[in-house]
Amino acid sequence: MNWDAGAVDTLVQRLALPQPVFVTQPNMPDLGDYHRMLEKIWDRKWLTNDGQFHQEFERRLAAQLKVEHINLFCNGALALLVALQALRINSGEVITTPFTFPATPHVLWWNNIRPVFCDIDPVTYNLDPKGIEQHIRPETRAILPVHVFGTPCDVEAIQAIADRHGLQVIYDAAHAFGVRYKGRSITEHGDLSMLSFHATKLFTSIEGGALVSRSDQLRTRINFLKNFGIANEETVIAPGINGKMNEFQAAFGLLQLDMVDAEIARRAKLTQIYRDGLSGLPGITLAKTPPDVEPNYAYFPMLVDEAKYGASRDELHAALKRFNINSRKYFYPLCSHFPCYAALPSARPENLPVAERVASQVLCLPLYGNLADDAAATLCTIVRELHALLKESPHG
Ligand code: T4K
Repeated sequence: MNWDAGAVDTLVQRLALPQPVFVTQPNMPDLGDYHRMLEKIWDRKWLTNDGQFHQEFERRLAAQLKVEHINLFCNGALALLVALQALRINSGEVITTPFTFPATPHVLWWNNIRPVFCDIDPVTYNLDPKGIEQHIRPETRAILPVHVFGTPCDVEAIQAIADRHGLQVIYDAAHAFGVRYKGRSITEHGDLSMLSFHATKLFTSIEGGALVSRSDQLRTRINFLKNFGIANEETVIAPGINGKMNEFQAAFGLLQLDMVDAEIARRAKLTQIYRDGLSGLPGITLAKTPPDVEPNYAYFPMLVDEAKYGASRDELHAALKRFNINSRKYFYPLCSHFPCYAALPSARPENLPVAERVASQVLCLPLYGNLADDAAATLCTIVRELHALLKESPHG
């Protein structure tokens, strides 16, 4: 790469956004509405432990997602931690993806389970079913795929493998709020699915999360596990933990339920602006929505191929900062590179060629409802003009 410094300076003067934009921003509810809910919390003096807002949120969330069994949690990571305990997966190995947020393998570690990293699909960036079976051994207990960026995994192929080998499937659906596949919530696949409602998610309860399960029995067990295993004042039936969502989070989440459809619609429009502005640009690969999927537009990942675009992902990421654009390299480095996992045989880079390449090329562009259309369009112009500058550079 060889950008002409003067030419880039001129471009910055012409196109830099007036204010910094970040990879995401929460969609804030009306402050007056939240205040009215806070007044109710003050009146009731009931702050947590299955409060009224918690109960209402759980009920309305299940109805909105059209799922039957749901448990709220204080955050997604703890929900996933409890999911494994709920299914009694607390030893052996679990097959998962290295192309994810650290929470995914970390919850395995916290449950005394060895993560086994499997390569990803080059189109969806999700666990590649074709690679799973070679990792199955007598110690294998489950498969933990991630619907990364909200794109559904190949749920049918994964379930077929799980059924063949008697394995359980837990989906990390942290990014997949509201995603539907063949008309059903994507969270209805596998034995359990975890949703995250962190502030960086398109649907948020500040911090928060949920587990979607298949049976009332499992839902009841999860309820015990997230509250220390307490059945009543004198009875503790399981070694549970504190995973409860509080009333402040639940109130925020209730307000978000009424806003999320508009947020998804805004993100769909911005996604289209990005697609129109970036498609066909040499070296830039845009993610595709697989068939039969109603997406949620949670993220806008693209791959930057240095040989064709002219600059590397890292160079583009750094250059965009000069224009006040804070993109993110989700998910670089791969989890298999973390010191706690790097010595595992499955973590060897030669075993994960697709994940290695995707992690080295991926860049997530800012995507959130409050991002102005003009800002998204300008971002596309910047990425195009930076490429043109590279082509024109006498040293390029
Ligand atoms: N599994 C997967 C696949 C996940 O992606 C995650 C979380 C989990 C499991 C665990 O779920 P939780 O336990 O978190 O519910 C963020 C989030 O902290 C994390 O929740 C999320 N995934 C991950 C993809 O993104 P960071 O370290 O990138 O966040 P941070 O603080 O750099 O924020 C990114 C940008 O968002 C900021 O530059 C500005 C904006 N922002 C952030 C916050 C926190 C705001 O505008 N307001 C805010 O309050 O991890």
